[in-house]
Amino acid sequence: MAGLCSTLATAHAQEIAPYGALPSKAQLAWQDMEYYMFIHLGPNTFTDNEWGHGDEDPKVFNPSQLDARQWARTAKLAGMKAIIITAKHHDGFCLWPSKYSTHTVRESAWKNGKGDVLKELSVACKEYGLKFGVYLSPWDRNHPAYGTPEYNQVFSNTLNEVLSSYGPVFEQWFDGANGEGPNGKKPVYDWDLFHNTVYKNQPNAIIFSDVGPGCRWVGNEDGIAGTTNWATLNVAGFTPGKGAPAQSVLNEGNMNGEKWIPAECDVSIRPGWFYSASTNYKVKSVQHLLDIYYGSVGRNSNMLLNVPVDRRGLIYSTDSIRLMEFRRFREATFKNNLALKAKVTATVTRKNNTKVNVRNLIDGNNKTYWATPDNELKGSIRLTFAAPVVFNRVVLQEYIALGQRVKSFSVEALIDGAFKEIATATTIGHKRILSFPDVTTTQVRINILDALACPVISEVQLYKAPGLLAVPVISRDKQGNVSITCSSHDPELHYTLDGTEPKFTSPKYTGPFPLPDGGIVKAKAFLDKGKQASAMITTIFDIAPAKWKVTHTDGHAKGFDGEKAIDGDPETFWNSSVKPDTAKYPHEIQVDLSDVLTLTGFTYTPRHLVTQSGAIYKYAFYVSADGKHWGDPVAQGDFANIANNPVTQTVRFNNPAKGRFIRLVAVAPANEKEQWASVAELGVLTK
Ligand code: FUL
Ligand code: CA
Repeated sequence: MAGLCSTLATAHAQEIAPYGALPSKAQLAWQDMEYYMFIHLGPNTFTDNEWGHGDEDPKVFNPSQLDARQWARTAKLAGMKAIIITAKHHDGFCLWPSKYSTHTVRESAWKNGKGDVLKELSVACKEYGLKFGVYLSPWDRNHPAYGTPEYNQVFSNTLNEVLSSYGPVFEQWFDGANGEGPNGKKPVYDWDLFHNTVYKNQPNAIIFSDVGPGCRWVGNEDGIAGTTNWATLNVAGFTPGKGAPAQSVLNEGNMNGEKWIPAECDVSIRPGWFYSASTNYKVKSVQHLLDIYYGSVGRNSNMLLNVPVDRRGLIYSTDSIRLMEFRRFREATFKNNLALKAKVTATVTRKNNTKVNVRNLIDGNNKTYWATPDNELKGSIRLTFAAPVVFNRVVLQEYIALGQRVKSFSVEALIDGAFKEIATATTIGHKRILSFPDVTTTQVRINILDALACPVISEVQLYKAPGLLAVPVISRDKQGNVSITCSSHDPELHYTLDGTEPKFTSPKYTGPFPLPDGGIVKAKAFLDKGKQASAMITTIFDIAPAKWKVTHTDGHAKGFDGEKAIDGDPETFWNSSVKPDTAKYPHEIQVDLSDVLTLTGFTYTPRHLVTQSGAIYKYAFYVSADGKHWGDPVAQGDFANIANNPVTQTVRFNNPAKGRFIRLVAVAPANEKEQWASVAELGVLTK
């Protein structure tokens, strides 16, 4: 009887039935974290590599001033909620003295082998109220058992050791990369075993991989989720790594996907994942970090920002200063929620449910909500102001404990007596932030236009973000003429060529200027006679390809001839022939530099695409006096991580090489399915 009564009572109260795949408690807490730090540290920090080979002398690891409290303090002050560290990267080096490896901090020079980075960091995180997470790569280029069936158990033991020794771990980050073992074969990872080991030790840990189960890779390393982004994903038949869903699917999720596996955007504050002094001037600008924030947190995803620790074992000053500037700008943007001043009404509100109330939309709590009745998949929320407000950001949140529902919505404002559409978008999920130019109004309408089930919305917020002067963009054409542009309205651009920071009194940019032999260009945008300045951009050029000519390529696809690789434009590219008969690696391109030069290295810019890019993985580079006799390569190796992070690659030769002709041989592709090579830009280093 009691059971029947309560069923009736529930029906009467119009409880909202959950819809589709749902988040676990741990996933709900995880989505509220939004922003946290990644730290890459290991032998690569000392060898200037992105992917170590595993044969590095462990003695190179010696971060003599390592201070995990500095990292934690920086993360805390940056407004981050946690730190995830590369406990073991592909080179196999363990940042703790593992029993299951002989390639660890114990064998290093650091603290005479007595140190333990995981211990220091887990203690520091606790002190600063941050959660602690670990990255462990199954791919291990050092462990002798890698590639044999025994390795799965070794990796499980390793995991077990980490997850049982350092207190709570909020996230276990599994890299999908799966390289060949010494026998040339790629092992089959035992994911069930690995997952069981994680959950046995850390039942609440969020497991990251391409396919979760806790959260998923977003499909790129730029930090940008799809404009449509479902927290649900179809995973049947998929595995992490090569067997993962297409990157576009990871980027957007699947509507009505079978499992709740929200996206996490991992991205580095520098071009690479590991610290390198050569990228000190390439730390991302506040503007770039904001774009990433809006592209990740603003699109139903978490933002995992990598801040690599330097050779001293400290976060470098440029990076930490930038993090604080970024925090200040976010705070200035999201300080004053204008919606709090509004009278809120809705065209339709679910009845007989005490939890549903339109006022919940502006109570700053994403656990309370407003909803429509079951049969209403549309509904409009209206904010009315006593006096005009100016805003340029809308933040919406769904009450995702009951599932992700909204498929499309629009924002309108009353302008000159009529409602005008100012933005439209698709999904919301945990959080959606829309940006647009300033709007001045007394009434705003948020129209939910379509949903999978009755919409359940927890927050509506409006903000006015302060203006930010865009960072200029510096480019140089084939002839060697430098252009400086800026997307902000009418700023004055000033630049220097002597390595100093541009001031308002530095030379003013009035049009392209020649720099064929290269140099350092630094620029800033100014407004208000110099009172307002943008962040500084630095671009370093070597010799321009003005006089260069392509003398040979292994064919080219239509419209993608070799000259495109030396036209100074990274948007155009040479693409080797894709005809089946010639489309087998290796592929090559040869260039006549017109002058005999002493070369110290070369640069290779791939197409900025994660799939279909034709990125080269293994390469050999030759220099010749006559373009006929090439001798041995002056450099050969691999462009580590180029598939997922297609940034410009810089290779320095061991010894300078003199010659007039260069030849890049693409020995193996980054993606085995792409039997063609492509080069967006090829450059030489002479300095
Ligand atoms: C990738 C790795 O190969 C990179 O080196 C880096 O660790 C990044 C976060 O994940 O798959
Ligand atoms: Ca080009």
